Amino acid sequence: MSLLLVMPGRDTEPVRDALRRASPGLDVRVWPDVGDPARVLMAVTWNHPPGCFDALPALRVISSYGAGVDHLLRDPRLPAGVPVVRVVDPNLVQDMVEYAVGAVCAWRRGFEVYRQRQQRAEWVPVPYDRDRSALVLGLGELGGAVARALAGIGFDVSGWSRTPKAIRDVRCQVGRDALEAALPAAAAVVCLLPLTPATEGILDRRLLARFRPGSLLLNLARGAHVVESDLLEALDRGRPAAAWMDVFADEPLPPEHPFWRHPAVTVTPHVASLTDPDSVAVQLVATYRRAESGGPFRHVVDPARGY
Ligand code: NDP
Ligand code: OXD
Repeated sequence: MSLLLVMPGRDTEPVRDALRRASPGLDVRVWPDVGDPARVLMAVTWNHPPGCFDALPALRVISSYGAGVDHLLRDPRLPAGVPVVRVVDPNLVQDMVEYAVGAVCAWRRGFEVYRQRQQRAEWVPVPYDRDRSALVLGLGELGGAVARALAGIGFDVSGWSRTPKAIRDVRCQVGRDALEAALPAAAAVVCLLPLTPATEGILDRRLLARFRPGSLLLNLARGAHVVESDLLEALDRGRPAAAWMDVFADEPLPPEHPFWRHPAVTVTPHVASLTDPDSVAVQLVATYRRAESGGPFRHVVDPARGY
C-alpha cells in the first residue's frame, strides 16, 4: 500500500525524504504520479485540486500537512466517510508562540521606531504603555499556548473560544457578547481561530469598532478572518492603530495590495509557524500505521464543526 502527497506548488522533496527516514520501506507517491490508485491508503495534502481523491478506492484517511484544514473542507468532492486529520506538533506550537510573543513585545516596545531612528542617529526613547493586556481569539493548540506564554511573561490575558475553557492565569470567555466586551480592554488582539463558516469575516467593521484606540491586531490564522477593506478603514481611525499580518485573503499578497506600503501594517509571508517535515513525518507515519490496522485516528477533524 502507499502514502500519497498531494501538495501542488510545494517542494515535496523534504517531506518525502523525511517520511522515508521515519519509515524506510514506506511507498511514498507524489501526486499526480499516483502509481496504482487501488494501493493509496493515505493522502497528505496542502491545497489539493478538488476531485483528486475520486478514484482512490482504498483511501482510509486524509491528513492536512498543517494545522489548518479549511483547504480540505472547502472541497465539495471530499470523499464522505473518509476521516480527515490534521497536524498537531510541538514545533508548530513553539514556533507560533515565539512569533506571537515576539511580535507583541516588539510592537509594544517600539523596536521598529528605533530602527527608523537609528538611520538618523536619533537617541530618543519611545514611551510605552505600561498596560500589558492581550486577548487571544481561539484557545486551541496554538491559541492556548500563546495565551499561556503571554500570561507567563506577565501579560493580563483574556481568551475566547467556542466552548468554555479553564487555563491558568487566562480569563477564558465564550459567546459574542463576551467577545465584544473584552475587545475594548485589550492592547493586543491575537487571532488564532480556525477558518470556518462561523469565523469567516469575523474581524469586520462591527468588531473592529470595538478595538481600543492605539491597539494592535495580529492575524496569524487565516486571511479570510479579516475583512481587509474594513481593517484599512479601522486603521485610519486608529483602532486598531497597527496590524501585524501573517495571512491574507489572497496569498501571495499581490504586489499592489495596500498592506505592503501601509505605515501601520507589518506583513510576513505566512511564516508564523512552518510545518517541520522531520517532526511531522513521525506523526504522519503513525497515522499511516493506524490506517493499516483500521484506526482509530488521532486529531480527527469534525467536518460539521469545520475544524
Ligand atoms: P485548534 O482547532 O486546536 O483550536 C481552535 C480554537 O478556536 C479552539 O479553541 C476553538 O474553540 C476556537 N474556535 C473555533 N471556532 C470558534 C468560534 N466560532 N468561536 C469561538 N472560538 C472558536 O486550532 P489550532 O490552534 O491548532 O490552529 C488554529 C489556526 O491557526 C489553524 O486553523 C490555522 O488556520 C492557523 N495556523 C496558522 C499558521 C501560520 O503559520 N500562520 C500555522 C498553523 C496554523 P473550542 O476550544 O471551544 O473548540
Ligand atoms: C497551517 C498553516 O495551517 O501553516 O499549518 O497555516
